Amino acid sequence: MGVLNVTPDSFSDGGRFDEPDAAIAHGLVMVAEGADVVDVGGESTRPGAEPVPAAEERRRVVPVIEALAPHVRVSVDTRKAAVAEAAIAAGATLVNDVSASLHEVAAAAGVGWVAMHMQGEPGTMQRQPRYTDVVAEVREHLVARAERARSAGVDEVWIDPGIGFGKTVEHNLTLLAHLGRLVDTGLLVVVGTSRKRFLGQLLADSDGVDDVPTDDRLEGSLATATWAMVEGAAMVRVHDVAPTVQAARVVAA
Ligand code: HH2
Repeated sequence: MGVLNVTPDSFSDGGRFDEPDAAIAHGLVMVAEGADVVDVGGESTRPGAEPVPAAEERRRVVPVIEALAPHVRVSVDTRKAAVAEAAIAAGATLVNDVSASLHEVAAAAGVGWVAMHMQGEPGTMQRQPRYTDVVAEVREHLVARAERARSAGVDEVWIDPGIGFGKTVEHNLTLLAHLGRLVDTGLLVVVGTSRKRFLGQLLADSDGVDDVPTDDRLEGSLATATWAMVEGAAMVRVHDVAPTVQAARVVAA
């Protein structure tokens, strides 16, 4: 799944694809590089991000989805029912839902749905994330959401541990180490680690600096995507499609 943020403020590609033409061109590059799905988002959910009104989010994503849908499966990365509905009308067939609450929209439209785990809200989620048993709590939350979606009539349900969404470095690593506990639910698992802050923090620790810039997190992104695929994730959500497709081919072989 290639990431396409049609936003001015996403943490790694913000402002690069906020004009429709640039976004569509980048989406087509990711298709040529081997992406099976392009995930179009019009609202950043990075820690501290400001919410975007539905009309503005729709304006950002709809033309891009219309242009890409004839070429590739398109998912819409949104927390809003109105935006998901408009995206589906434009050709999206997967709702990537970081709020894990839009199952009814997916059921009504007969499209797939990704339930991602998040503790809190993007504005405050990284202040003090706390769990007693992060793996058990994330698993329980996602299985409950998936069951609710299944009963509502969603056939294709994905679960995602939500790396970086209300989680410390330690929480992220624990979830990745125990990804098998999500895979053994029998649900499809998708994982997004691409360029995330915990990679910068992990690599920085060994170099004596605070953080590694987003553009220097490719190796960490590939390491974690490869790990996730080996552990049984059926999809990885990434910014760097070409190298990840190569890693995926080697893992599959
Ligand atoms: N991560 C981000 C956004 N959407 N969706 C799923 N299912 N899983 C994820 O891990 C995930 C996601 C955050 O990354 P990005 O889209 O690059 O940044 P931003 O939220 O700043 O637009």
